[in-house]
Amino acid sequence: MTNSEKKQRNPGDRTRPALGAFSGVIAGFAALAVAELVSGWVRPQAGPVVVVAGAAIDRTPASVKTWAIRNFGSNDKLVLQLGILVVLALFALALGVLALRYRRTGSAGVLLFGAVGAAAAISRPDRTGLTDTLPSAAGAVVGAGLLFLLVGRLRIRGPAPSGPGAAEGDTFRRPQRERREFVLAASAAVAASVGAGALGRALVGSSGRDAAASRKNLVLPAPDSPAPEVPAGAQVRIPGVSSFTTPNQDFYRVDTALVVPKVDATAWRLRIHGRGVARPLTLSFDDLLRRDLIERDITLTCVSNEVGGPYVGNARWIGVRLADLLAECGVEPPSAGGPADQLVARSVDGMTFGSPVEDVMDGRDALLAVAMNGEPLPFEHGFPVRMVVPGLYGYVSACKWIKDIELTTFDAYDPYWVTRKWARRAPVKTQSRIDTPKPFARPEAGTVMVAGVAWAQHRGIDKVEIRVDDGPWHQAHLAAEDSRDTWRQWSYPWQATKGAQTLTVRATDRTGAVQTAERARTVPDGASGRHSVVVTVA
Ligand SMILES: Nc1nc2c(c(=O)[nH]1)N[C@H]1C(S)=C(S)[C@@H](COP(=O)(O)O)O[C@H]1N2
Ligand SMILES: [Mo]
Repeated sequence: MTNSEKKQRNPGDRTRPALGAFSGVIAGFAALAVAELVSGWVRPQAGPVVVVAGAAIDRTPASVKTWAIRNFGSNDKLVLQLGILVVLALFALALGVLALRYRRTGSAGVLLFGAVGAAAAISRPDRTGLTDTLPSAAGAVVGAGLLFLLVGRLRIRGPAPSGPGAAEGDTFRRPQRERREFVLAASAAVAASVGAGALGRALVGSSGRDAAASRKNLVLPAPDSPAPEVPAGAQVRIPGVSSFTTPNQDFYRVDTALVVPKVDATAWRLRIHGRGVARPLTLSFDDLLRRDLIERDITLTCVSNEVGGPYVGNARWIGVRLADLLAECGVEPPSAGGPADQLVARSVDGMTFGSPVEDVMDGRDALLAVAMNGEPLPFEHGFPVRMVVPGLYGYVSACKWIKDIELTTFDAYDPYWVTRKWARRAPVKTQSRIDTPKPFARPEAGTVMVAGVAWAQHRGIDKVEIRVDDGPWHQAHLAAEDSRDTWRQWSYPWQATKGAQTLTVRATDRTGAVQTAERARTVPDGASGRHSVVVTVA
């Protein structure tokens, strides 16, 4: 065989690996598109990327979770899903190249990914049944078949006929025809995938329509016990200080929901049951609204908030006092001899929370909230109903999209984050934050207003102090207190002299406890230490 014959036989040898890799990517894309379509029909939470990301979050050690929240903030879930897509794309490329030589093995590889997706789907706490495996399974079958087919178009079927009698040109006409078929099949696959994906997206979008309508049609009753007006002096008028009431769109969001649950309020039910529940109850949303509604300002804090961090916000909530409902069911707190010391709340997405029954029933305004700052709860914040308990970190109390309350004991059950090394009991730690000046600011010498917020929910803030470098503590001016369940603003007019200096804040709560200087990480029960800011006075 001559050199020129070799070249003629495999005119596309150099492009074959690239086309194989390309086939892998097309097959992967088709698999995801089909999965998207099927998940639009099953439920959006069952999509392969969503379940794999969710399963990853479930298995993420607390330290990695904190790291992700710190570095990506509320984008942590987006970053995770993009990461999964990148990994999938790399494997798709590799499987495509592999399939050139081992066609069945390549396709089997695609099926293996489907199996991983299906396994992740059934491992999720919010799975609704085996149907959750369908998006991954269907996607993988289509992807595997497509890869098999596409790579088939790229195969060289033995040596081309040569020698006497072989028609001129026959040697490269066949590869050319195969290339044409490949291009046709690939284009058709891409087009079909785009269509399937778009249809899936549309289905997913429409799945929340009833929920959106139920939220839009909701007329909030006036609260039987309105919140007193926020005192005018609660808001320090200094640029850069957080607004006393956090607008809903600025309110921090922390949850594991990769797809925000869209619950139809008209179909929503809440079940209250368990140990010591003499009269178990199932409530509809209307049942809930017919009960006494109270309106309260309550500041919510996340246990993942670092010292000086942003995961704290204050809102005006309307809801039903949880203690009233529990009493209606015949529940007694442990101090009155009740057998249950833990209230476990469960959300529609399978998240679980454990709050001390004693705290919920001790007279504080623990709420089943239906409204946030004058409107129905936003979907991101738990529509139609969530829990809010003053003085407890969110992960042990603030169940969004709640659907079930079970009375049990701390000995008998560990909720989601407790099985992941976070503390069983987690009252909010006394904290304070400097909002202005910002770190590394360069204010002018003279009077510099230092201001911020301090919180010790349900205990209240009695004092805030500021110090410059290692100097003495100076008492800051406290803004008016709204309630002891809300944060409190403060300000301090600092006579700043030139140079680099460190400002440090500390708060004292109403029990007299001074915010500790001892630094602790967020795991297991919340960060401690004092917030400081370095500024250079010009
Ligand atoms: N269903 C559900 N509810 C949840 C969570 C969650 O992951 N799932 N996260 C909790 C945590 S850790 C906090 S701090 C608060 C935050 O409430 P927000 O997102 O409305 O600010 O919600 C809580 N409720
Ligand atoms: Mo949290």
